[in-house]
Amino acid sequence: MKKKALIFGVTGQDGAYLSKFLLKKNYVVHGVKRKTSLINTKRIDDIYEEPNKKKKSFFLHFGDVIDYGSVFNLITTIKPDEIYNLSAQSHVAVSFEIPEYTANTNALGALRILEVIKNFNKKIKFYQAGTSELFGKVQEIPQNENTKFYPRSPYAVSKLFAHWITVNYREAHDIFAANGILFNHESPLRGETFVTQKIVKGLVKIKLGHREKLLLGNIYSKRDWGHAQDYVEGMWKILQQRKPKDYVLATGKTFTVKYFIKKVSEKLNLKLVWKGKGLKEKAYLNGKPVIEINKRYFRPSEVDLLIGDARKARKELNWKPKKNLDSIIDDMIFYEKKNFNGK
Ligand code: NAP
Ligand code: G4F
Repeated sequence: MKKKALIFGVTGQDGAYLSKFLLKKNYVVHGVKRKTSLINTKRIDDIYEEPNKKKKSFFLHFGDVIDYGSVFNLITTIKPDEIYNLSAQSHVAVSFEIPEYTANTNALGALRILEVIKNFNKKIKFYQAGTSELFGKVQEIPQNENTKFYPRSPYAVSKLFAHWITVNYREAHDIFAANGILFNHESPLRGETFVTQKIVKGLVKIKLGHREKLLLGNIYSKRDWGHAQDYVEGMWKILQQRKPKDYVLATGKTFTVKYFIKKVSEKLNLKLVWKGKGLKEKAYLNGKPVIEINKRYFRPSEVDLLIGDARKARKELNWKPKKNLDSIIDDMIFYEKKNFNGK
């Protein structure tokens, strides 16, 4: 019998890569999509299967983690072997504007799924999409599974609840529930408002003469950026262990946002010249400002530095990232140029 996986958040960056990964592993994959006014399945259209197809392996269902009824119905009718909870209001800056919605989705969403597992079938394995944002104002460099958490946003605080409720259901109810504490991971499928994708899309458009300016916030924060394709493999490996445990997935390298801009502009052969400081700092191309700093993209409290120590995952999961920052950027630029439609 093929294994059955249920993915909450299937329409997101990681949901798309994980679906493809699991299909290759011969799973039957069920994904949960939200009802939205515009179609939100762009990232998974390439694996869509006709409803009448015999031996279908990929199914989509409407649902929402803020709706307990839908969570209950999905889990009890699909009867999955593994559940991956990737659903989230995943934008840190946005979480300052809609904190309650963020908490409802990210914190209580995880709890709702765990409650159904507890009451319906404790044998279902559960993966919770945890985050390096938990480390926030970092208490140690680099950060590992034992580093103290210090969340710095409503997003991170909501994920802190999800982290501990996952641990609690594992300990209290003997459920195979595990957290991946994942550092930033990017790809051509990254959401357009996250900084790496914003930079790649913005600079490609500037290069092609379809845009004049890119507005950014804090370009001095440092992130440990990996590739989403590598990280979904780690999620799966976490659920294949004998015992449920929490793991950091990271590259162990950190770079500033400004360095990311430098790499992208070099690859596009854009000769940027930086001048000014603080909010007046600008990058010029042929004497014209093309990147400016704008207050609206700063956060009320920032996470200045993230760098992960993934030695536990390396040792116990035999996991390590295959793609470095250069290949992540190459991948993103290639896809952006190929799919650029003049808008
Ligand atoms: P993403 O692209 O923003 O995808 C989030 C997914 O959650 C989307 O499918 C979204 O649906 C869905 N969703 C949002 N609210 C929902 C709700 N109320 N009910 C059901 N589904 C809902 O995020 P990602 O980058 O793939 O990240 C996946 C998970 O890993 C998230 O939980 C994120 O917080 C966490 N994480 C990400 C990173 C990273 O660097 N990417 C690092 C650490 C942790 P729509 O498509 O309809 O919006
Ligand atoms: O790309 P970002 O929005 O990612 P952030 O905040 O690190 O969060 C992402 O990674 C987390 C893992 O650590 C996930 F849990 C989370 O769901 C998400 O996927 O911002 C990265 C950095 C920040 O310091 C931000 O202040 O870039 C800085 N930044 C500068 N200008 C900007 C911008 N970020 C965005 N989104 N937009 C800007 O214009």
